[in-house]
Amino acid sequence: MIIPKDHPRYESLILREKIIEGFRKGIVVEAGLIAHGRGEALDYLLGEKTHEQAVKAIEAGAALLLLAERPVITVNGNTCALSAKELVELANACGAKIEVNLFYRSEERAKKIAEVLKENGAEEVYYVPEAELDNLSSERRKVSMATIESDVVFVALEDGDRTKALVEKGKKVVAIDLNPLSRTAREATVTIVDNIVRALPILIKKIEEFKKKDRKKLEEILKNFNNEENLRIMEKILRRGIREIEL
Ligand code: PTJ
Repeated sequence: MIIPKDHPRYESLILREKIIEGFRKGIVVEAGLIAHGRGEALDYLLGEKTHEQAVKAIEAGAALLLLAERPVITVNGNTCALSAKELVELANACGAKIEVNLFYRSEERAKKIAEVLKENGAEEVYYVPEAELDNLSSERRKVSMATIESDVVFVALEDGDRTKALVEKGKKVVAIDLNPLSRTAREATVTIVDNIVRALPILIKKIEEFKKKDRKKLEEILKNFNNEENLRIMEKILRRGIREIEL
């Protein structure tokens, strides 16, 4: 499908094509197409831009990932289709391991996703389950030792339960989710309410910038960030988006 560059919704249509291509390659599941549509609708209401509040969350997330001793970046079908290169760059920037973690798990798809990440520069990708989170019943309970041993986990476009399970296990979670009302958003330590394709390049840039700061300064950035308050403001922005459409 050729999308004309002057189409008013060019960027959004390109993302749709990426998800469809991911689906055809067996990386994205059918439910992933629906999840993407939900994200599109929320992004539309948020004005398809990175809000100041999201930048604050990105900064807190960058600080948390840099302060981590054993960070892990987890990848699913949708995030791989949309942002494989940036996910690898993120892992390299903060010295994190990369794990494939799927809701609709199949070993074949996990392997395919790992291959795409490797094509995008990842040296090692943990995609074979080595352990289980005993406080989670979905397929996402199947994790590698990287997650078991981690202190900070990055998640994006997730279904909610795993973030809660990880936090219960004493991990800190950095999440990207366009829905400020979702369970993932509410359970995470730092929630970035933004589209993953816009948020990741900024997160990588901030990590590179923050590497020059000492631990104390990073701890201060984190201390001054209030996730609940941030989500409240993002919810207000979302409501304003709905009101503006009504006018
Ligand atoms: O590949 P799998 O098997 O792990 O499955 C992945 C999906 C996405 C199907 C699975 O995790 C799922 O069903 O997710 P949910 O419950 O639909 O949640 C996805 C969340 O991500 C929703 O809150 C969406 O609004 C949000 N979202 C969708 N697209 C984007 C997004 N957030 C940020 N950027 C996006 N591009």
